[in-house]
Amino acid sequence: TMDFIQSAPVLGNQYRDDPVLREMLARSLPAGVLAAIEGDLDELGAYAAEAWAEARAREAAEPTLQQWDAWGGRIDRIDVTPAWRRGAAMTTRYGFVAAGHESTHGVHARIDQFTRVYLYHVASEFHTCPLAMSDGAATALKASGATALVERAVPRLLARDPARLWLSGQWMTETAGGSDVARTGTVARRDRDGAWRLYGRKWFTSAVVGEMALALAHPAGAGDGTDALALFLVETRDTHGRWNGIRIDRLKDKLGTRELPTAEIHLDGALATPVGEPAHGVRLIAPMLNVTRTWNAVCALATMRRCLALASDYARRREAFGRPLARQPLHRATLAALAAEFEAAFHFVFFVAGLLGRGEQATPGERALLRVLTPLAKLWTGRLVVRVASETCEAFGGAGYIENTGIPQLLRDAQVFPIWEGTTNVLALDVLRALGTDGVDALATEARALLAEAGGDRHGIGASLDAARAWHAARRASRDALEAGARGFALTLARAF
Ligand code: MFK
Ligand code: FAD
Repeated sequence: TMDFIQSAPVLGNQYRDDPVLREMLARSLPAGVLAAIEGDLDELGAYAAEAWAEARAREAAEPTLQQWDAWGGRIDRIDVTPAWRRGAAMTTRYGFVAAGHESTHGVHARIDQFTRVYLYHVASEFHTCPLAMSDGAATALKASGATALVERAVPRLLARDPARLWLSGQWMTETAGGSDVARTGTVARRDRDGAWRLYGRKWFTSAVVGEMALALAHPAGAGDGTDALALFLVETRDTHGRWNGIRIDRLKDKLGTRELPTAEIHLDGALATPVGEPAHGVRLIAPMLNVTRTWNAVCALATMRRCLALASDYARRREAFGRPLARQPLHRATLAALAAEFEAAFHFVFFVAGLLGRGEQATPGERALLRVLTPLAKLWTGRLVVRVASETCEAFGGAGYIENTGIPQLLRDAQVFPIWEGTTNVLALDVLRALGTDGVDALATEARALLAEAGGDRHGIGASLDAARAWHAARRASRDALEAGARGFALTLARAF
C-alpha cells in the first residue's frame, strides 16, 4: 500500500444525477413546460461538472483592483475571473434573471428560473450574487410604479442579449449599520440644477462592476428613522464610461466568496434618481430583499447538493476497514441523515419559489404565507448549509482540510449564507414582523392543510406548531421576551414546515 493513490471524487451531470430535483420538477411542472426547458437543464448540469473539473486543474483566480494608471490617473478598474467573464453570455443564454419574469411558462416561471440558478450557482463562482440583486432590482422597480425608471432599467436587467445586459448592486450596508439601516449616513442633496447627488460611504458593495445599483440614502433635511430614508437608482458610469462620482477604496479580503469582488466605496456627488417619492426607502427596497433572500436559499441548496454529490461519490471510492465507506453502516447513515435534511429543505425552498411565481394570481392567503416563509427559508438553509459543508469536510477526512481538493472552499463559501441578506437573528425578527399579532394562527392553519394534503402527520409536526403558538401567545405582551426567543421560535416554525 506504499504507492497507493486515492482516486479523486468525480462529479457527473448535475441535472441527470439529481433525483431530488427531477422528482420535484416532474411533480411541479406540466410535461410540456419540462420538455421545453429540459435541454437547457441538461446543458447546465454538464457545465457544472466541467467547471468543477476545470477548477481543480488550475490555480484559484481572484478579482483585482487597479486604482491608478501608469501616469497617475485614477481609474479604479476591477478585473474579474474567467468564470465571471463568461457571466453575461451564460446569463442571457440561460435567462437566470429573465426566466423569472417572462410570461412563457406562466406561474411556473420561478420554478424554471430557480432550477437554472440551482444548477449554475457553484460553477458561477458567486456570479449569482449580482444576478440575485438584478432580479431584486427589477422586482422592486416594477413594484414601485416608477414608470420612467422601469422603462429604462428593467428591459436591460432582463435582457437576452449580452451587449444590452445590466447588472445591479444593492447599496445598503454602511460602517454604522448593516442590520440597522436606519443608521445610514449617506446623504442625498439636490445640486444647482435640481438633480439629486449622493455623498457618503458604502461599506459592502458586491456588484460595483455592475451598471447600476439601488441605494439607500438620507435626503438632506428629512427627519430621522427608517421611514425618512429614500431609495435611489444610481447608474455607475456616466455617458463617457467614467465612474459617476464613485471611488473604489478597496476590495474586501474575505473568508469565502473570494471570486466575488466586494468593494468599499465612497460616493462623492454620484448622480442619482429617486425611486418614487424620496421617502419610505426601506418599504420600497423590501421586494428586492425578499427576492434576494429566495436566491440565497436556492444557492445554499446548490452548495448542499454539491457537498452531498461529492461526499457520496467519494464514499464509493474510498475504502476503510475492508470495504468502501459507502458500505460502512455508520458512514452511510451519516450521509443519509444529511441527505434527508437537504431534501426537506429543498422541497421547502422550491415550495416558496412556486408561491413567488404565482405573482398577481396569488390569493391573499398565499401572499401572507410567502411573506413569512421567505425569511424562514433563508434563515433555515443559511444555517443548514454551514453544517452540511462542515460535515462534508469531515466525510473526506484529512483531504477535506486540504485546499486543492476543493472541499474547504465549500465550507468557507457556505458561511456567507447566514450573514448577508439579513442574519439569522434579523430574519427571526422579520418573521415576527411578518406574522404580526394574529399571523401565527393563520400559519398553523395553512400548515395543517399542507399536512392533510401530504396524508397525515406522522412526525408530530402539529404538536410543534401548537407549542410555537402557545409560546407566542404567552409572550405577546412583552416585546423583549418575544425577541429573546425569536430565533428558537423561527427555527421551530421552519423545521415544522
Ligand atoms: C448568491 C446568493 C444570492 C444572495 C445575494 C446577496 C448579495 C448580498 C447583498 C447584501 O447583503 S445586501 C444588504 C442586505 N441587508 C439587509 O438584508 C438588511 C437587514 N436588515 C433588515 O432586514 C431590517 O429588518 C430592515 C432594515 C429591513 C428593517 O429595519 P427597521 O428599521 O426596523 O424597519 P421597519 O420600520 O420595521 O420597516 C420599514 C418598512 O419596511 C415597514 O413597512 P411600513 O413602512 O409599510 O410599515 C416594514 O413592514 C417593511 N419591511 C421590512 N422588511 C420587509 C418589509 N416589507 C416586506 N418584506 C420585508 N422583508
Ligand atoms: P450587525 O448589524 O452589526 O450585526 C452584528 C450581529 O448582531 C449579528 O449577529 C446580528 O444578527 C446581530 N443583531 C443585529 N441586530 C440585532 C437585533 N435587533 N437583535 C438581535 N441580534 C441582532 N451589504 C450591502 O448592502 N450590499 C452588498 O452588496 C453586500 N455584500 C456583502 C458581501 C459579503 C461577502 C458580506 C459578508 C456582506 C455583504 N453585505 C452587503 C453586508 C451584509 O448585508 C451585512 O454585513 C449584514 O446585513 C449584517 O450587517 P452588519 O455587518 O452591520 O452586522
